[in-house]
Amino acid sequence: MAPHESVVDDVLETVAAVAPDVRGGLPGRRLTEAGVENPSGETVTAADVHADELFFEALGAIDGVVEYASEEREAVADTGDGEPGDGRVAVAIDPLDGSSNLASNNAMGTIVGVADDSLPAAGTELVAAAYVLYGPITTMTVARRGSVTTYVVDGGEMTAVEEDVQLPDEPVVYGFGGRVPDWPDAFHDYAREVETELKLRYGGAMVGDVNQVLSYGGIFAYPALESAPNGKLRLQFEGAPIAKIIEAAGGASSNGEQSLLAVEPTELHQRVPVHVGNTGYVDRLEAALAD
Ligand code: P6P
Repeated sequence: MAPHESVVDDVLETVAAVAPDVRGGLPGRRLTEAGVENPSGETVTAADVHADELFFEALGAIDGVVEYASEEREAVADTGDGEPGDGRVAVAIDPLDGSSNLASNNAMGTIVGVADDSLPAAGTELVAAAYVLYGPITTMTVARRGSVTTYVVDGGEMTAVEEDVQLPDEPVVYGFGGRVPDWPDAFHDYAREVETELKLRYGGAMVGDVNQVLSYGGIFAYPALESAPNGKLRLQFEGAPIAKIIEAAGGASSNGEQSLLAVEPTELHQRVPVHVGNTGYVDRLEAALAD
């Protein structure tokens, strides 16, 4: 067993153990803003801050977790001795993905990447990735050792309900972020084709939308925009861990040119265009953008 496996077990079990407290803290923080912006310049809710504090305290206390970085914090926090590697890991987390959905009571999630390299780390350095979906049921989907397992999280305990999860061969749904007038022409034309083939499923929280793609097959994208050439989503906290999961489930990911796992990190909060789903749709996306 690779030296980091027992630490990865501890990280995943801890995320599951914290999830009920994150979910339990949502009602009391439904409409409360924290009065600050995160390093990406987005309004932070009290629920974001609460989730980040819970995960930082719990994950930072794990022996073997030596770096913690989150979408809500400017810099990487050292949480243990030594550098990532040789059994020590770094954790990159979006503590409450889609927190703007709290006001409308729609799905939200937590996204976690576990790397055996210092942050910001390339997706190829991820030894595990996971997302928690706070839906009607709290579930956790995990990619490690090349395969994907879905768990139900009940009382903070993980129970595997689906092993070796694979994207369905017949795609059904699509979800594209950003405003249509802000899409570059090449993506706009691609989207016009896709919408004649698939059903629209877009809920405004990446975890919920990606879980629809993983469940039914299809494609999710938050593309490059005219107003934001690197799109909206963060490589470390959203793009790379989600790409790890979708690729381990037999799908593909792309920043428009290459796998998100191959994108070289330049800074902790860098944004990246995100496209994930069935390989055929990702290939067509890259061809459309290359024309
Ligand atoms: P928009 C949530 O704020 C998030 O980071 C992702 O979870 C989601 O896919 C996207 O932004 C939604 O963005 O522009 O549709 O509100």
